[in-house]
Amino acid sequence: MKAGGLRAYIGLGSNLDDPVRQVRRAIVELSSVRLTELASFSSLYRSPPMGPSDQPDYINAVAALDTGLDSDSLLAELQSIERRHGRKRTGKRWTARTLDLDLLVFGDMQIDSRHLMVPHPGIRDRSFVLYPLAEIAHDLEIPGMGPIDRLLESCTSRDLQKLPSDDC
Ligand code: A4P
Ligand code: MG
Repeated sequence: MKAGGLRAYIGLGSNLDDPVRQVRRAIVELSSVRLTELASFSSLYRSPPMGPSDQPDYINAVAALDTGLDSDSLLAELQSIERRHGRKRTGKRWTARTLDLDLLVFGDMQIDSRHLMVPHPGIRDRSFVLYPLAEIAHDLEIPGMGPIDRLLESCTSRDLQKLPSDDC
């Protein structure tokens, strides 16, 4: 880990314009973020959309970063990668997107500002976040939420399909 760095977990999601490619490309781009190292990343997972059902299935993954950036600077880097993927913000919640990067966990910090909530409040209800996160951080304690294996107990993986590694 870089000096003074923190471990951050990033949730990746895409359901437009070749989602597997979007997510794979984004993982490579995360490894080039300044003052940051890509520590690991999960398999890719397919799931039906949470929210409006008239949109394609999603591909999701989680990446672990070791970063010397502060949380606002890391969020700005994530949003710049989203823009490079042609992400358009419709203003509507939970609609189709080329790439969504969520800052899930940032060290042991709990942040609740106008533009950033960490840990991401959706973590505990979302199989497409919890299962890939547990794959790379099975003993993670999520600040304010508890151990990840306890969260998994109340989150079914019924609709979640892990892609074989040659599809990833
Ligand atoms: N923001 C606050 N906290 C954070 C954080 N921890 N990480 C703010 C990232 N951003 C954070 O985000 C809106 C604002 O949230 C940002 O400007 C930032 O300041 P956005 O990406 O523009 O909006 P959004 O992603 O459309 O909204 P929302 O409600 O965050 O959607 P989610 O929660 O990201 O869900 N179904 C499946 N199967 N898989 C998916 O990945 N994703 C979504 C989007 C819907 N359905 C899905 C999936
Ligand atoms: Mg988002």
